[in-house]
Amino acid sequence: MHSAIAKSQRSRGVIDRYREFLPVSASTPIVSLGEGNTPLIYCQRLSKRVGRDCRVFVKNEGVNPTGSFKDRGMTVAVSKSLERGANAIICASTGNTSASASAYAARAGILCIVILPAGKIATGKLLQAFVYGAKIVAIDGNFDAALRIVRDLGESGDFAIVNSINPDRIAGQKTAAFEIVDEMDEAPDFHLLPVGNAGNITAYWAGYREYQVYERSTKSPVMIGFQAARAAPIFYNRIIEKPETIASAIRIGNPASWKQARAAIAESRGAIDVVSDEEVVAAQNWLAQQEGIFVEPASAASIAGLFKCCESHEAAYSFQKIPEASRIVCTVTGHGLKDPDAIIERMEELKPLAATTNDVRRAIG
Ligand code: AN7
Repeated sequence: MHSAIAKSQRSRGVIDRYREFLPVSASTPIVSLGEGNTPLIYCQRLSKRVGRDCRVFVKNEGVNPTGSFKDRGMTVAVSKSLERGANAIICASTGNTSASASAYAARAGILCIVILPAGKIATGKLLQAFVYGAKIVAIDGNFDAALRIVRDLGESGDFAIVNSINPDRIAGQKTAAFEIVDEMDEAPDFHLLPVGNAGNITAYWAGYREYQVYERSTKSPVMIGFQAARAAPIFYNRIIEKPETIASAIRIGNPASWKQARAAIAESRGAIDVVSDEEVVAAQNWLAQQEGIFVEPASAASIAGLFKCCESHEAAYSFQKIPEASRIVCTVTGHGLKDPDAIIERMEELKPLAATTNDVRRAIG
């Protein structure tokens, strides 16, 4: 009986679990793939890097149905679009939004149109949009240009926009903060996450604040966001015309939720900072090899950021004097298998040996 209950819990999505906090009613048709309820993993080696008896937890959003946090927002956005009678959704994307939108549209039985910067989408994400049956349009321009086109097309009324300018997306994504508080029985002291279009930092902050208002927690965390060094409009406080980074998911020069991100940082007394591509790649490898968690480059920005807070004099927020035994959560936003190309380049070719135990033993060394 117990295991049957546990099983039914696992297959429930975020609308089912947090319905009272979401803009849905009894007549909303729920489109879900069992998103959310992702692991909050205590990381011993990461905690050790921070020191001071601090405890670091990684919220692994890569294990969502399409491999990223976007699914939390997409279940709400697509359900609401369906309720309003839409028969097509549209989004601009650096990859994960399009993968998620395509899957939920397929599940809903409606058309999904995705506008992508040509040649800048990680292989796994493009493959997802294709296999879920989206209409894919590549443009000679970056994400910011794609989002401009989506805004124009959305105004025609023919398509429901499912980018995070749609408030239903933010509403769904705030459930990640709820899960963290529910599991820890309190909000963490610090929350670190990557920032691209700045929807997720906006959503987490809304979720933490809401739970505090409902007295599920007594505090809200300090929010610290990390942008890629050459794609850091919020950090530099100006639009970046030609953003560049290996973390293609956050290759964004003019974030839609810029103001909301600034508010979250100010209200939480947090910070926005930058991490270099080298730091991102090093953190991605470190997390895989030291903690067994394989994330895509953009997601590793929160880990690279944590290292910077602990170890760099240039950090926008220093962890050198934070209270002992602080609890820190880093969100890792997407699965590592989505973006294999740079890693494949580093792998050595495997030359097959003779199929004998002795040959294999010698190779192991
Ligand atoms: C893995 O898919 O913007 O700051 O179009 O895929 O809420 O934008 C993806 C963003 C972080 C940044 N990590 O989140 C898109 C898109 C991963 C991401 C972000 C994204 P926001």
